[in-house]
Amino acid sequence: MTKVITYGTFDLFHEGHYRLLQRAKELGDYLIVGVTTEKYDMERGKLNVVDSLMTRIENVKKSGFADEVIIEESVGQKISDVQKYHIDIFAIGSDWMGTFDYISDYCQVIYLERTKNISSTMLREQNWHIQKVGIIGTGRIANRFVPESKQVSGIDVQKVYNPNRTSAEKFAQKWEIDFYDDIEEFYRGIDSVYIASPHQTHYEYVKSALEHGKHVLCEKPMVLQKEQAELLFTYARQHNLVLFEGIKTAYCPGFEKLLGIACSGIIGTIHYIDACFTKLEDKNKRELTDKKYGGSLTELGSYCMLPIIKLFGNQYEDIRFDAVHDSKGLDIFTKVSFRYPRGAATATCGLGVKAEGRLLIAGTKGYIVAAAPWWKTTYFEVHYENPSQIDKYSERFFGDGLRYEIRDFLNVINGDDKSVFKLTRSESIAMAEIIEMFLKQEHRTE
Ligand code: C2G
Repeated sequence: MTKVITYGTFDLFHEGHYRLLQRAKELGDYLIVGVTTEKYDMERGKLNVVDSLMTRIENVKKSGFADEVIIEESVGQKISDVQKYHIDIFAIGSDWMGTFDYISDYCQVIYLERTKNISSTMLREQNWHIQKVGIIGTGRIANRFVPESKQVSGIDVQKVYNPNRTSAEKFAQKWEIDFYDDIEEFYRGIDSVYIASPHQTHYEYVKSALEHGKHVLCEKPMVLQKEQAELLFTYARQHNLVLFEGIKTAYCPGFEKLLGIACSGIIGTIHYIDACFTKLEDKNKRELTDKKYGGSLTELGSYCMLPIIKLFGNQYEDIRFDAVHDSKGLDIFTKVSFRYPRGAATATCGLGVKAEGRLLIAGTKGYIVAAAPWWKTTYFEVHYENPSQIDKYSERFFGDGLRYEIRDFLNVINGDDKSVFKLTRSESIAMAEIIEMFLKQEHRTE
């Protein structure tokens, strides 16, 4: 008798799950299905699992393919299960290609082709809709988005668009999705769009996606002008569409905790914020070759402005930019100094100069400090006048962290409005305005 085992969360049971189980069963005579517990999913960073463990087990059973259902509750369990149940074949979807090769020391490992373009047909009775997402852009961040999206239940990336057909095709092959170089065809059948194209193309893409009735999650900086941000948010609001600027820090749990503590009064009244992010970038990359839209502020400024705008607001009395330029005239290091009625703040970013990346929030009773990479907040400290008194806080941050903004985007689409406070429209608009002022000062606008 050939024994097969497979694992999964099987949340919002759909035809991708059904087909996987069907083919796994066909590989042998006896199929064991391991269903993940809530605790294990939390530990491995899977977000927004909707169905309870009991419901997920029931759905696997209802498929009729499982001869036995077990629960998966810890990381090292697969190898011990394979031995315990005398398994001949370990089967899993091709989105895990390579990940479980280590099990081949114990049994055969087979990756089954993932099912493309799942819909909500099997979910109708549950009244749940899977968000079908298309991606515009095929660069580094778009490549991070796809695996991150698989860690959020209820979303399926189905399409990619790039006017350059070859790039679109390459990306689509890698991630087993469909590609388009015709934008109208791309929009057909999807519910929302993730935009990760070069900065200067964001405005037109967001506008067109909204006009096609799609919810939009756009990479930072969403736009480079205040008026553009206002127009887009107004249009989205009037048409009941969700528009999110994807500054991942704003949505990550550690940063949320840090803001909560800053606002709690523990460090007294906040009078100074200093946020610095530098990343030495390859001189041949777009960030350091695009004379009009490249440079440190457009690239990293959103992260550094975020804690300032969140804690001090957008009513600064004065703002000053000090930029250091390379031979092409592009800012490789920029300091933005804010003056507020209640205090001062600096946002410093560098692509060609290295400095200590740090977030410091200083108040009348103490200060909060988070070392780089504070923009993926996992750890921070609160210090007081008494140097021996230090409160330490930590929080997990999974993968590339995009899953948090994806989760919040999805929650808002599904009617849970509380996530909109993580980055409000007026905060996004304020940041677009600051970038616009900087580009004007640099004589980079028409
Ligand atoms: N799957 C698929 N097609 C889809 C979606 C999922 O073939 N469109 C497959 C996955 O590759 C996996 C199974 O269905 O083999 C279950 O998917 P999930 O419920 O998303 O579980 P997953 O997070 O992949 O967990 O220990 C758990 C395992 O590592 C897999």
